[in-house]
Amino acid sequence: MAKNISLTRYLVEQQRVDGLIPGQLRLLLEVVARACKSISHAVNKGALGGVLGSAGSENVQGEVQKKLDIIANEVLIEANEWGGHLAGMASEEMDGIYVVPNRYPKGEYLLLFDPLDGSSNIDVNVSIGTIFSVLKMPEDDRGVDEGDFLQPGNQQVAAGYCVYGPQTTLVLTVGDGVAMFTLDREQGSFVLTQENVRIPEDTKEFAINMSNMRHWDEPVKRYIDECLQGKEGPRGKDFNMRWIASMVADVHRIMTRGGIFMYPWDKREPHKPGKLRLMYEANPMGWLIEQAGGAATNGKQRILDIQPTQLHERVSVILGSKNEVERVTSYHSKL
Ligand code: P6P
Repeated sequence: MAKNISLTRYLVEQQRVDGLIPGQLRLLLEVVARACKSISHAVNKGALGGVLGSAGSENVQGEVQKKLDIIANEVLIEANEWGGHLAGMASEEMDGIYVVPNRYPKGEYLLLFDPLDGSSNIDVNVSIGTIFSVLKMPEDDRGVDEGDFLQPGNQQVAAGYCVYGPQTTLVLTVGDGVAMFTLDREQGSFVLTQENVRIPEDTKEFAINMSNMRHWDEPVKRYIDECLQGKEGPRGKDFNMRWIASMVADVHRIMTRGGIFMYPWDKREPHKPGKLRLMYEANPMGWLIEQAGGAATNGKQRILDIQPTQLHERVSVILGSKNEVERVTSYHSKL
């Protein structure tokens, strides 16, 4: 790989080579990357920036909002609303959609994001991240409304996340594989550090919140039980477990060395299909995982084929190394 390819150069070359990145989409992705740089700066200040702790408010999910949740949301809105590449935005931290004000030009893209995922980890200095998904406005020319956002994940034109950890790393796909960019703080730019990311099809590492075991349905209990039996059990190998409780960090580990991540339906809230959100967590992460050779299902079907009915709808998530995800999905089909 040539040395020191910036995100801008990478996007320009991808635009020139395969036309997958029209100019407006390239501009959008560069603006999102700049917003992630600002969020990274605020996150890294921590207590010194007076940004830790709760904001004393709740989001549409009924979750206590951290100050940094709100800061990150505002950074993304303010960075993207004036550029002329977007028609609207949707965020985990906002009840309804954000329509670009008439004082700015409107574009053909829709940006959906979880501005700061894993925020319960902010105050304990554990990696968190921004997750984003890009859709195109439906062809007709009427104004943007919530229905325009309700497209299945297989309609995404770009997806990515930025993990704020020991390094700040932006991971991106536009449908031609996955590339990783590491923030060079001295230059203030994201530098290409890996492309054509591939996830091993097999793994010995699972990520799930084990404290929920008694609430899982049978196929998940069977899969995890077999992993816990190790060499002596039907899997014939020992497994390791990780759970960072920050989806971006857990997924980044899987993008880096394989593994399976599971946040399955459980009977604590039987009317909800899962905890994680479809539009701005499962869909972008699911596409990234598939683009890197992995798989992503809700236990029964491909996440990217789910037709959304609500902006903030939740979904059961099983994603990562292809053979493991297919095994869990096969256990569900035997129900
Ligand atoms: P639990 C963070 O709040 C999040 O939405 C994901 O990033 C993470 O994977 C999950 O919830 C953690 O949930 O129930 O283990 O705290």
